[in-house]
Formats: sequence, structure tokens, C-alpha cells
Amino acid sequence: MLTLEGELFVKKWLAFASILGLALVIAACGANGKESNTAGNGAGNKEAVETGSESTSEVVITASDWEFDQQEYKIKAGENVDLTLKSVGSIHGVSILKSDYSIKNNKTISVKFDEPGTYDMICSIPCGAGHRLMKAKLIVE
Ligand SMILES: [Cu+2]
Repeated sequence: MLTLEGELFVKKWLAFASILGLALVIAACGANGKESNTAGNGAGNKEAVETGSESTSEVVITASDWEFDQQEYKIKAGENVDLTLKSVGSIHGVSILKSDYSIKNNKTISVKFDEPGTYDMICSIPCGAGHRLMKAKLIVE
């Protein structure tokens, strides 16, 4: 049987060990993210990617005239995620409704949602006849 001090020591050690483990996981994911950044982006896009964030994953939203490439984009609650908007054709933007986030044409922003939920995303730049049709959902799991 453990003494009170002994039990405390074990708890502290476990907490330390789990933080260490988490740090390793984040470091590994961060390295992956960088790799996909360099692979996934064409020339001239570099400055948009440099958000200086600790994002652990990246989601690319591709906008064309007049739709987004997916109807739903999924991210994880509590995680820093780089959201990139790539426009094909006209200039587009993304507003994530009921949040403070919006993405400008061909830019990357870092977002973090603490609670799961579904957010409507719309095009934020009047881009022509189909502008109002440009809708998608951001699902925070
Ligand atoms: Cu638009």
C-alpha cells in the first residue's frame, strides 16, 4: 500500500509523462503538416502559409465559380487548424458565420473551435451570378 506522499509522487510522474507524450505527438503532427504544406502549394503561395501558428492539421477549401469543392469540411474541436482558401476563376472569400473567422482569397488562417458544432460558410466577396449559391458547412467534431 502506498503512502500519501508516494501516491502524490506517482500522480505527478504520470502527469509529466502524459504531457511529454502529448508534446511528442504534436511535434510529429507538426512535421507532417509542414510536409503537406510544401507539397500541396504551388508557387507564389508561400507567404500565405506562414501563419506562425502551432496548427496540427490543414484543410484546403477550393472555391470556383460558383461552388466550394466540398459541401462539408471537418475539423476537430480544440485543435489548431490551418484553413486555406484557394480560388479558381474569380476572386472568392470565405466567412464562417457565427464566428469571427473569415478567409481572404488565397490566404491561410489558423482557427480553433473549442466546442463541437456546425458552422455555415459563405462566400464573402460578390463574385457574380452564382455568388449566393456558394455555401458549405464547417463541422467541428
Ligand atoms: Cu462570391
